[in-house]
Amino acid sequence: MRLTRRDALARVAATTAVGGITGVAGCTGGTGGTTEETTEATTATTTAAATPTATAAETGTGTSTPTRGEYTVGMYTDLYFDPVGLHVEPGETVSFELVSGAHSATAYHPDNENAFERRIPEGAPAWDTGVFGEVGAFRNVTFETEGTHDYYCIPHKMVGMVGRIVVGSPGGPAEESENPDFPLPDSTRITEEGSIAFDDWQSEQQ
Ligand SMILES: [Cu+2]
Repeated sequence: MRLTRRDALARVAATTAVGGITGVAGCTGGTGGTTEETTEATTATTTAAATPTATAAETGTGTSTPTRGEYTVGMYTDLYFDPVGLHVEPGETVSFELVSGAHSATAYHPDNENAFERRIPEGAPAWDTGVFGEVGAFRNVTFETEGTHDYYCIPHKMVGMVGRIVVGSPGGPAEESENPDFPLPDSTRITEEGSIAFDDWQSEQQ
């Protein structure tokens, strides 16, 4: 099927996670599930490393250009999110970056298109980046509600483009059943390991 390409692609998550990026929460107003848009210069995407200049300059300036979150999840034309499993703490922000193709990162919440069921904790907002296709662009989601957040790509849900973010400790309806669209890593493992690369997860499924 489609999830076969395993050659190395840019590991944006790793490069940004170790960058020590801080101070992002204040830019999002503290409202849970807030999404932001940005259109970074496409020239910046030719390098595998995240663009540090996009983060440091904005602090305290009050500009409307969002900074990157503490973590980045890449969205790939081969129809996966990477890392597929990620642990964050409440109040932290994940930047969903368009690496290739056109995708969304959309919470399993009945208010979202084609979600069909809730797989995020009670009280969590129906977060959704919307579908976007500008390579190098990212959209931020700040997670305030503790528990397990399963999400999907609207156009590719039916072919198993899904991911999981554990905020604080695992919990909520996602813990009560297997993801209906594609197997996801166990939340306890995500919490322990912090991040699970898609390549590693895929190889374990074979
Ligand atoms: Cu997609």
